Amino acid sequence: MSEQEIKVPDLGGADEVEIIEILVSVGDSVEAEDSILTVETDKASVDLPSPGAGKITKLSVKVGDKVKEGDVVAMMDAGGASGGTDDEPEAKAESESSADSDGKPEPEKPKPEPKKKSGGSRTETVLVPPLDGMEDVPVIEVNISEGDTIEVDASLVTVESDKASMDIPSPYAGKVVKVLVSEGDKLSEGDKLLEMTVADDSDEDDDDQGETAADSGQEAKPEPEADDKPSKEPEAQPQSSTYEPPSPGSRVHAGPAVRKLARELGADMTRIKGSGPKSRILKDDVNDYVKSQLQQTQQGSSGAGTGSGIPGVKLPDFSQFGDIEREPMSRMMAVTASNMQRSWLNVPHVTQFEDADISDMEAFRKSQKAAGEKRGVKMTPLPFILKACATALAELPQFNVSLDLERKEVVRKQYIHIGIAVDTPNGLMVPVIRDVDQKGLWELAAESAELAQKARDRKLKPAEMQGACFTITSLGGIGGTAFTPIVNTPEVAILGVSRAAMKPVWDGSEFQPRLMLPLSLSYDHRAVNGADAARFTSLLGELLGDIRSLLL
Ligand code: CAO
Repeated sequence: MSEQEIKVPDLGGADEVEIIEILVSVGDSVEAEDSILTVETDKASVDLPSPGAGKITKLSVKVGDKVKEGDVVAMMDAGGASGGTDDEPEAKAESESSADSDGKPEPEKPKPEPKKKSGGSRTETVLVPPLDGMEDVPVIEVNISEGDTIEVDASLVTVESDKASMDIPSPYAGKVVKVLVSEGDKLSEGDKLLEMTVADDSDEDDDDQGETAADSGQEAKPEPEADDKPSKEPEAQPQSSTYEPPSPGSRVHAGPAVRKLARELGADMTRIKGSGPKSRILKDDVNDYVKSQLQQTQQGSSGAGTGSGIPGVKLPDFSQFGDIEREPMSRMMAVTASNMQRSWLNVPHVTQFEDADISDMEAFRKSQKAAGEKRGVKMTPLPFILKACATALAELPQFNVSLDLERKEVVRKQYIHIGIAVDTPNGLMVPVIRDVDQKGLWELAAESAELAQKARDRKLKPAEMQGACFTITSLGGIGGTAFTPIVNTPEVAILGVSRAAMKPVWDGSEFQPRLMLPLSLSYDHRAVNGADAARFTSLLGELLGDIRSLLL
């Protein structure tokens, strides 16, 4: 076994280059010339080849590291190696061949050949610049289309030699008239790349071209707008085939322009399936991948998927199991489904449980039955719960907030409006009682009954369902011992109320039969901590246990 260092070869004068990809792992067998890693400068990515055959025994660098000539990037067991030595790195010729005088492996800008002038603009034929002696370099990607408006230095095409890919930049700003090359064409210096119209307002060009627009007494016309024509970007159909789980050590083949695009869009290139030669990732592949990801997210937010990256639920053909009928969801059901899902996926929910002793409250409530009949109002436990929640919200204002995550702010509300969930034949509706803290029990009883009836009659106005700080959902009239309600975002807490039941409660010397009301407080754990939730439900227990405290 002979250990051999793999060093960064001459980079044609470039000081430091960044490693953007490591193409081998420890234990991999490589042949001479196999790519070890890819480095990238401003304009080109270059593969550093193995100096010989052997087995990689150590990697001394990682993606993102900056390296310079002579740095050791890996060690290899060169047993049986037939390639060159680290003193004669094969990458040298490659990196030199694609380096400019600044040491950057950037091709010179194409030397344009003026073609003709018309009014305030002229047409230029852009030629392939010197390629440092390389000839017949294949085009792996054409980055512009006819009708595109481009800036100076925009990448026109990407060409690739055996070891390096590079972008040929535009010498002009202007509009592409005709593209004269296509993928797979082999280019050499001087070949025609494209024709473009260029605003005729440059002094240096004027010098070259003789008569200028000003000389001829014409005003330079503005360059045609980019949106003169609709964008001819193809309507790429997002395909699930653009997603491929990355395999360990999988290599990404892509030119620098594509890598740059993927970086700008935040796309993980190891997940993109390349459709180019040798599975090379092209710009369209990156765009298709991003579109498909966006589409999945949007489907999720409209209720069709999960919006969380979690695959949606696939339905079987139910008719194979028996007769079925299909009917469209009501709008309310669709909206509720979407709201519930949004809240469930966005809010870290915790539910705090408490039993409130409402024996005395119930005795008082029942004593008010005759008075209620006189007023034409039925006093249920709900108005007491509303009043207790208003008091708790005032005492623990951290429950009376919404989170503005975009601005990283907590919105504190100086009002106490409470929503009540109402079960209607058409679905769940949540009318809102305003300023609950300022209203008496009879007023709250009348208003909650009126709003519940309006909800069942579908007569609620949108304004009567907006502005809640907190929601109460009472299943007490129906049954159950506890449940975990879903926070009605952007509120941060919701109180579930279950059916009161007589329970034995230890008073210190004996068990007493007491009427206990089960409370289930679900809260957004980003806004509210567990100790405050326990304080909130304990306070509710105290307030409902002794309703005189509601007057304090
Ligand atoms: N324990 C025991 N009995 C209770 C009770 C409780 N927690 N809450 C109410 N009751 C009793 C009432 O006192 C009334 O009894 P009487 O007829 O003997 O007086 C009976 O149950 C029915 O009350 P109600 O439901 O008509 O009135 P309410 O004020 O308690 O509730 C409303 C009003 C609108 C909240 C309720 O009708 C409703 O729609 N609840 C369902 C809410 C819902 O669906 N939530 C789920 C949301 S998440 O899917």
